[in-house]
Amino acid sequence: MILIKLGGSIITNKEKPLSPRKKTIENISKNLRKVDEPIIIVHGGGSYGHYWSVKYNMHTKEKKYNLKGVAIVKNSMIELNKIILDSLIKNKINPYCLPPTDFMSGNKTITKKIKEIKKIAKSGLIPVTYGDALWFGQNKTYILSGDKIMTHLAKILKPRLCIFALNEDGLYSDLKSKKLIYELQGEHPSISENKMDVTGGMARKVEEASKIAKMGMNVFFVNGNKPKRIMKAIKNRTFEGTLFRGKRNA
Ligand code: IP8
Repeated sequence: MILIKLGGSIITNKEKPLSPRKKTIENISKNLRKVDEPIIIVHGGGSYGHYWSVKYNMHTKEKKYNLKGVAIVKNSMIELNKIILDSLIKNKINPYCLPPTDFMSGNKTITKKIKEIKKIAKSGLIPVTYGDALWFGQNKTYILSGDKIMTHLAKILKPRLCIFALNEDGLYSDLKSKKLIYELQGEHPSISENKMDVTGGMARKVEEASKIAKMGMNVFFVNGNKPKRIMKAIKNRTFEGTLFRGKRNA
């Protein structure tokens, strides 16, 4: 089984509010059609949910955020999710939409529900979930990122490979020259120790990827604009991007 996260910066134009990158989504869908093992898709918020969460000053920390903000973030994620689902259906993939409220209670995962996702994926349906604004309790809410969902799902489902499709070739050791890191084995590259491209969204991805690799699974950062690279990683196990080698595979 494969877990794939479509980052907000690859499925939307982050520079422009509410702008999906429909061609890119289409290209990814077309390629995913050719995968012949169970897949689960997670997507980010980009110029939809992420845009609104910034506007309303909402973060991953549980707090009493602006209620209109919560409503708008959730609504915008449904809108982006619909664009993804439409593209998958158009490309003869049968997505099974799963808002994260289906398998999260507060900030805890519902193990039984997550195990069910595996059964759904094995049936040939493709579960699709996404980062969202979630109810925490005591009138507090929080933003659950798609990256964190990847860790939650990986921990319970132990996929063969976790893929993060980005708008970059992978993780760079030097941002200026865009020198790519091909492989990491167990290290957790930190922002302060070296000048890596780990600011903003990338920092969280690296954090979650390192957690997943520590649990023993391979994690691959790949350029989503080049879906053939995604396919090569899945089919030939050749990695044109950054591979976080899981402990059991090291
Ligand atoms: O783009 C967060 O998901 P991410 C989505 O994976 C929202 O960080 C609602 C901000």
